[in-house]
Parts: sequence; C-alpha cells; structure tokens
Amino acid sequence: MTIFRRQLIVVLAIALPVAGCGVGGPAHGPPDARAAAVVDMGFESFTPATVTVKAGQAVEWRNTSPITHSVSFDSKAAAKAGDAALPPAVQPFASGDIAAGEVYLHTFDRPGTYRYFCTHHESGGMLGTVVVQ
Ligand SMILES: [Cu+2]
Repeated sequence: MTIFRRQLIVVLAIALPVAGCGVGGPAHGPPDARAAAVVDMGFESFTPATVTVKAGQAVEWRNTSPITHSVSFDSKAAAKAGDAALPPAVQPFASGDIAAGEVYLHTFDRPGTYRYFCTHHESGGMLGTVVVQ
C-alpha cells in the first residue's frame, strides 16, 4: 500500500506540470477590448467557424488548446485552393505560429468575405471565415 501511494505521488508530480501547459496565457484571460468578435482555437477547429464584424473592427483568435495553431489568409500557403480567399485588393496576411495560450488580433478595414485556415491543420479541416460588413 505504501509503495502504491509513493508511485501515485510520483505520477502526479510528473503529470501536473504537463497538464499545466496551455492552461495559462492571454488566451485564457478576458479578450482584448478592441476585439468585436472572438474565435477559439480548439484541437483542430475554429469556433465559431464564421464570425461577422464591421469594417474597422478587430477579431481576436485565442489558442485555448494545448497545441500550436495559426491563422493564414494566404492562398499561396494553402494546400487546397479556396481554403484562403480575400476580397479584391486585400493583400495576403498570416499570424505565424500561435503557441498554446497565445492570441492573435487583426483589424479588418475592407468589407468582404475572408476565408482562412490553420497552416498546421488545414488537412484536418481547420478552416474559418470572417465576414466584414
Ligand atoms: Cu491548427
């Protein structure tokens, strides 16, 4: 019994710091005051998959998962045509890697439909849309 208890303590001592990864960081705090919409990044998903904002408003992506994600509006980086799309005259942009617990804020100045994907999980269907009115 004593041996079992000692093993349990060792297991907990190893497991707790690992479980702590991704639980902290700005993604778990209140959203940026400038964000008109918030998108949570799950294991292989953007939730909600579609958000609607007005021109000049910002969207905040929050990586509340324990793994790295990204937000790419660059069709050249997409494996499948159409996974990223921009309104006319809007230049491609991307967040770069967003580590667990981190956030990405982008302000949308031009109206239109913006389709985006996660560079790490595009094939897993991690796709989203921002509609700017
Ligand atoms: Cu991802």
